[in-house]
Amino acid sequence: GVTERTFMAIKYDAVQRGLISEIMGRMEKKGYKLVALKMVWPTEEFAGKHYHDLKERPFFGNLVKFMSSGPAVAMVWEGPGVIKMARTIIGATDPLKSNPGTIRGDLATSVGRNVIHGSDAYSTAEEEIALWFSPSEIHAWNRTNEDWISS
Ligand code: YYY
Ligand code: MG
Repeated sequence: GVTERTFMAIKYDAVQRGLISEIMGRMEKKGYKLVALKMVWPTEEFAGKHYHDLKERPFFGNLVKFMSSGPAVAMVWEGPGVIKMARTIIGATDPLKSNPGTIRGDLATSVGRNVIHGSDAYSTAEEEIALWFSPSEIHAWNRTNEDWISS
């Protein structure tokens, strides 16, 4: 069967800052499997769909403007506990409250430029994967070193 999957997006601030490999490397080294990857320049409408839960928040306008100001790196990661663990690896929403060792804790200082998105639950992971990727863009592949990551 298919193990758990989550959606992550490296935001345009991190693309500009040259942090793509740094961020992807943390998930890859943990042992998670990249099963979908593409660069996407979202429209404001698309960014609004992605963040539809936050429509009533005061920062919504700036958020969708920022998200549609340049390309993001959209990814689907797969593996045991990946939804919750990706959130742990990402750190708290406000980088000034994220622990050192987390992506935001190590690489960001501003909530409006917090470098990375990750789905916050099983239901949002399903929804966001379906919004950003078509099924044919998601690849089921076996890694030869799987026995060295889980037993
Ligand atoms: O899931 P996460 O990204 O950690 O936070 P959310 O509460 O879902 O907010 C999404 C996004 O909105 C956040 O990454 C930055 C932005 N934002 C903001 O600009 N100002 C806030 N006070 C809260 C969130
Ligand atoms: Mg969120």
